[in-house]
Formats: sequence, C-alpha cells, structure tokens
Amino acid sequence: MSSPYIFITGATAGFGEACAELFASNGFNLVITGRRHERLISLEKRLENNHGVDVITSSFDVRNEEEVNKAIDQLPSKLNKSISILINNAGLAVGKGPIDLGISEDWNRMIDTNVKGLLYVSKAVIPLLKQFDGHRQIINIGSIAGKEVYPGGNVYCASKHAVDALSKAMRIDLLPHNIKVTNIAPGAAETEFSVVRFKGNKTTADNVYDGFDPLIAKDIAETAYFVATRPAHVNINDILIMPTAQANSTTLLKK
Ligand code: NDP
Ligand code: 8X3
Repeated sequence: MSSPYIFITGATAGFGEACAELFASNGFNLVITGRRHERLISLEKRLENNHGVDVITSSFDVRNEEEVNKAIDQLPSKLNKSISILINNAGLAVGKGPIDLGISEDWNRMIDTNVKGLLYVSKAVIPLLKQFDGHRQIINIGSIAGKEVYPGGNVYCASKHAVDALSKAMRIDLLPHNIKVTNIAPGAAETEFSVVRFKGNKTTADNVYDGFDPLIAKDIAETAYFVATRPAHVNINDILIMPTAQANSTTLLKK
C-alpha cells in the first residue's frame, strides 16, 4: 500500500510547515494548505525533491466555509481512502490588551479562524478520514492559552479554550469511527505568530522571546509526529509542552 496522506492546515509557516517537513522526511505524503499559494508551491517542490513524497497543495481561507468545502471537493481522486491524519493547525492571535479596549474586527478574526475555521475543515475532512482503512487521527493545535488565561489574552484565550473543548468533544463523537483525537497545547514558540499578533511590529514581536529560549516549530512537529506514530491501541489525548524557562502563561524566567 502506498504511504497515506497527512492533511495539514497552516502549512505556509511555523508549526504547520515544520510538520510538513518532518512527516515528509519520514515518507508520508501530504496535503498542505494555507492562504499564501506561492509559499505552498515552493514547499511542495522542496519536499517532493528532498523526500520523494507526493505533495498536494490546496489554497483556501479556513474562515470561508464555502471555500473550504470547494477546496476539499476538488482534491484529486487519488486521495480517496488515503487521508489518514488531519492536523488542525491554522490559527492566530490578533492584538493583546484589555477587553474593554478590544477591537471587534480582531476578535472576529480570531474566533472565525481558530474556532469556526477548525470546525469547517474538520467537518469537510472527517468523511475522508472515515474512508481510510487504517490509522485515523485528528491533531488539534491548542495552546497554553486554552488551559489558562493571561492579561490581555482574553479572546485569543477563549478561542483556544474552545479548541480544548472541541478536542474533548471530538474524542467522544468520533470514538465510534475509530478516529483518535489529540490536543497539543504549546507554550511560547518563536514562529510568525507574534509578528501576526502585533500586526507586523517586528520589534514588539521579538521582545516576546527576548531573554529566554522559546520553543521552536520543530519541537511541535516532533510532538505531532510522536502522537501520530503511537501503536493502534494508544492515543495521547493531550500534551502541554512548554519552554523550560516558562512555568505557566505568566511566569517566565528571563535573563
Ligand atoms: P504562524 O503565524 O507561523 O503560522 C500560522 C499558520 O496559520 C500560517 O501557515 C497561516 O497561513 C495559517 N493561517 C492563519 N490564518 C489562516 C486562515 N484564515 N486560513 C488558512 N490558514 C490560515 O504561527 P504558528 O505556527 O505559531 O501557529 C500555528 C498554530 O499554533 C496556531 O493555531 C496558533 O494559535 C498555535 N499556537 C502558537 C504558539 C506560538 O507561541 N507560536 C503557541 C501555542 C499555539 P496563511 O497566512 O498562508 O494563510
Ligand atoms: C500562543 C502562546 O502564550 O502567547 O498560543 O498564548 S501564548
């Protein structure tokens, strides 16, 4: 049997790109998705050349249910019965500050991407997972922000608490279909996350990671790979993974 496909949202940067790299280097075929089409194409070429795997690109905005459904309907027929794992990774924080000064457009972006986007993609991909005769799994990228709240984190934290709850709910609802569900909740990791959160302000973004060693994208890819490669009878429900210098959302040992 040819190698199964791993379907990754948000593969144009950060954790998603690192997952694509690691799964491809271990021989898995991929469906890589994100809005930035050119990045997907260059990642596709790099992974196919370096690892000899098949990489399908599909560019869509997870916030748009119609676009999500169309993109998944248009996947090539060779993917029938071949998608084994969905990694729900696409997500973002926008802004950080007290709730009474919150910007509703930022709130909508976070809720529409992190919660509704994850739901739209899951609803469209679950039927494909059900067709796969073998290891079936959904890996949701949650956050420490889905376990605790911190000053100024309000709506982002709420959206990641929703991911945490949805991971638990999916585990119950998908049990009859033998689909494992795992929630990975990282602490501070240096990716494009803070540049996006602070709307392109690189100095503010860099300050987040000053004075300690944050997680890097590869740490999360290795975690996802570990949970995806457990024996059939084992599911890792939930992993909270932090930089050594971070005790919780608000306690960081900075030099
Ligand atoms: P990056 O900003 O580096 O990557 C985010 C990815 O999400 C990009 O590929 C982006 O693709 C994609 N994405 C964002 N919005 C959309 C959208 N509307 N439609 C489709 N794709 C979208 O951040 P990270 O890799 O750090 O973040 C990945 C996940 O990890 C997120 O869910 C984040 O909340 C979570 N997380 C991050 C932590 C951190 O400290 N970095 C810690 C804990 C969790 P494109 O822009 O091309 O669409
Ligand atoms: C990203 C980590 O601590 O900024 O989810 O919320 S944090």
